[in-house]
Amino acid sequence: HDQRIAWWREARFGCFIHWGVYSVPGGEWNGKKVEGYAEHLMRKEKISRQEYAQKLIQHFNPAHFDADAWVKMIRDAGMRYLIITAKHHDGVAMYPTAISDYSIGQSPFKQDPMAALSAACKKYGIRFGFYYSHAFDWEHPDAPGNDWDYDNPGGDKNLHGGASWYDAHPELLPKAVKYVNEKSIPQIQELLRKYHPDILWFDTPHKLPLSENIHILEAIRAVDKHVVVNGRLARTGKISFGDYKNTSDRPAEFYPVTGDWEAIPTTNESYGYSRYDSSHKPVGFFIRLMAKAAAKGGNLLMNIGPEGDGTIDPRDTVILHGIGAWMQQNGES
Ligand code: JFZ
Repeated sequence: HDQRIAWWREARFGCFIHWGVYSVPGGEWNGKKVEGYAEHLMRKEKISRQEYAQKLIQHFNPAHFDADAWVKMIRDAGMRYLIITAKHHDGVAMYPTAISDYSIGQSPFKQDPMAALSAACKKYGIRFGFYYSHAFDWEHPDAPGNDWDYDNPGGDKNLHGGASWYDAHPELLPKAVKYVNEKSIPQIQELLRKYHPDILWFDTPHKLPLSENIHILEAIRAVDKHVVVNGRLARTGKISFGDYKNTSDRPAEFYPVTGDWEAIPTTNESYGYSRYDSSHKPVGFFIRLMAKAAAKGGNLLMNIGPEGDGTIDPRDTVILHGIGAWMQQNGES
């Protein structure tokens, strides 16, 4: 474990990127503003699996996507690792996948942005990895989360016992296990074999029972003994599995302050691009945050939300450039 996580301990500062087909509407649906996380559009608006594919996947074509420019900008900001959403809760694979037809392989965009980013990261000496929503998937008919097309547990209606559905209704477990075996594990192993990421970043483990999350961890280690895994893969009470812990997403106070930990503030309030959310914090805020994290021995993984056409949001560019200028004056390398 010490060997596996050595590069991550030294990295200190990374870039989190939430980018998906939800970045195109960018927090707006049917002409009205959608509150909160823009990447939660499908759940908030209860968009059917089919309509989401027709309106978003089948039109996804980010003409301004430029992996080299993205990574150069990140490198110039002093960031040493990059984590991008390979699949968020909407279930859409942001790479051509052999496992599912819910992917940008079905879009007019005929490139593989994950391959391009991986190559650019190699070129600029940046560690590279994926966010993968292993537990929560609004597309798959058997996964926890979608209670508008299906009556699956783990959604907003709190069906079948709510958050602890697997305790209240163990007879529903085979459904979730089917999803894990059919989609979650095969796609995670596909990502490992195809792109050889340095790190995998998981989220919302409470949607699945611990046994399934551990099953996923075993499937990861069967393919790759070296990939770093964050703590949100599997958790029970205060114990989290994986190689390091994440703080909650609110950056105001950092805890825990011991062990290997990482904070994940986003530049505004949404993780995915939102045309309406201009609550971006000033450069100085992130510089102070970086100093605090370093003082307490943690990493800062700062999130940006590029636009659906591949442009980096100018409100994020200001922050990245500002941090870069500060790093030039005060940074190490
Ligand atoms: C989750 C996602 O639902 C969200 O879209 C984004 O990807 C974010 C990074 O992670 O949201 C969370 C998860 C955990 C907390 C808050 C938001 N938390 O522990 O406070």
